Amino acid sequence: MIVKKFYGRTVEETIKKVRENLGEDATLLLVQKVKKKGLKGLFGATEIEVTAAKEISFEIQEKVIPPHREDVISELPALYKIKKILKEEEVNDEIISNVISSYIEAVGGNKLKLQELDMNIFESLIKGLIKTEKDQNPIGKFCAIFIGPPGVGKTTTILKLASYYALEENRDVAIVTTDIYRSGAIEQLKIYGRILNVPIEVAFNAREFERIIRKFESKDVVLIDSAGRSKRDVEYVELLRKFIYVIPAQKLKTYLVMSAVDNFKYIKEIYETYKVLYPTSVIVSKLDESVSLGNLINIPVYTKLPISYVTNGQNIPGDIEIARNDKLASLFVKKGVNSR
Ligand SMILES: Nc1nc2c(ncn2[C@@H]2O[C@H](COP(=O)(O)OP(=O)(O)OP(=O)(O)O)[C@@H](O)[C@H]2O)c(=O)[nH]1
Ligand SMILES: [Mg+2]
Repeated sequence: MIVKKFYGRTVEETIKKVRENLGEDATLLLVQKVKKKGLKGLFGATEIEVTAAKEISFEIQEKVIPPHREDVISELPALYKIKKILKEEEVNDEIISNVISSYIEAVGGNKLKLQELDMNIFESLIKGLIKTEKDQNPIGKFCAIFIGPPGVGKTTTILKLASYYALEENRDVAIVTTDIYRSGAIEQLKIYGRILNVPIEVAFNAREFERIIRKFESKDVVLIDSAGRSKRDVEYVELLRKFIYVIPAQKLKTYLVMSAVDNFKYIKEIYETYKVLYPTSVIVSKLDESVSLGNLINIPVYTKLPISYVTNGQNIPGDIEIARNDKLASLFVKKGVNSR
């Protein structure tokens, strides 16, 4: 039930406003003359106030009142709660509208569920939006390249995965870096390589890259690092494209690493820069640092790519998890509910 007040100069005019706004079947609860608000009221000016009510059913939502209208959402506690949680988690506005529409559709006009948020329905809608990869841990031999903007955690993630594959799964691992811009980064990588007993090679150009990939052909897992460059550095993206070209597509995974901390506008720009390399999935990093979890939804919805892994700390090894949408949806909903 929505209850609203309308104001006008005459009773007729005010009732017309009620009909226009709530429809012909709205019930008039009270018609009275009241003091006008503001200065005019102080000087004795009056106006007509009509209080009207309207039953909300699913059909009404669809036909008369679009679900995204602010006043409707604020009258229906479940929708209001959904909007508040998603806003606080910085989910993109368009996605919020879709979740609200889907919720209305899912509850099929059940009034109780429009009053009290049904957490199971809400969580299953969130789960449907957080697409995750089915086969994150391929059994056969494969190469994986990690691309993305500076500082998101590409190198750290490679080292976490290298230690996982080498130490936990006993697989034969090698690392190739194409981060040709910083010798410091190469040195750091070599130190880890020695600790993990994993060979590390540096490729400065496409020909060398091809030679190294051939050399590592017998390896179970070849992890390829790249430098995070400014999103305008199309030349480097082009260079990476030439590197990737030498690896058969069926053997290659291209992980686009994006941080949970970054704002959605930046995330979109990053995707637009890197999509020419045809990423196969995304890794959402720095979940531990992010005050909101909206990117767990924003990223897969915008890029249409599944999430393979989430990372949640600086520790190598450790602090990385295979992304599972049920687990992430539950994390998202719990955080959203608790932070209110
Ligand atoms: N809190 C937190 N920090 C992380 C995570 N992953 C990486 N970092 C930190 O983020 C910083 C940058 O990580 P790198 O792995 O060097 O990032 P990168 O993408 O390789 O950076 P460039 O090589 O400059 O492009 C380091 O201080 C990492 O320890 C994470 O999941 N959580
Ligand atoms: Mg790096």
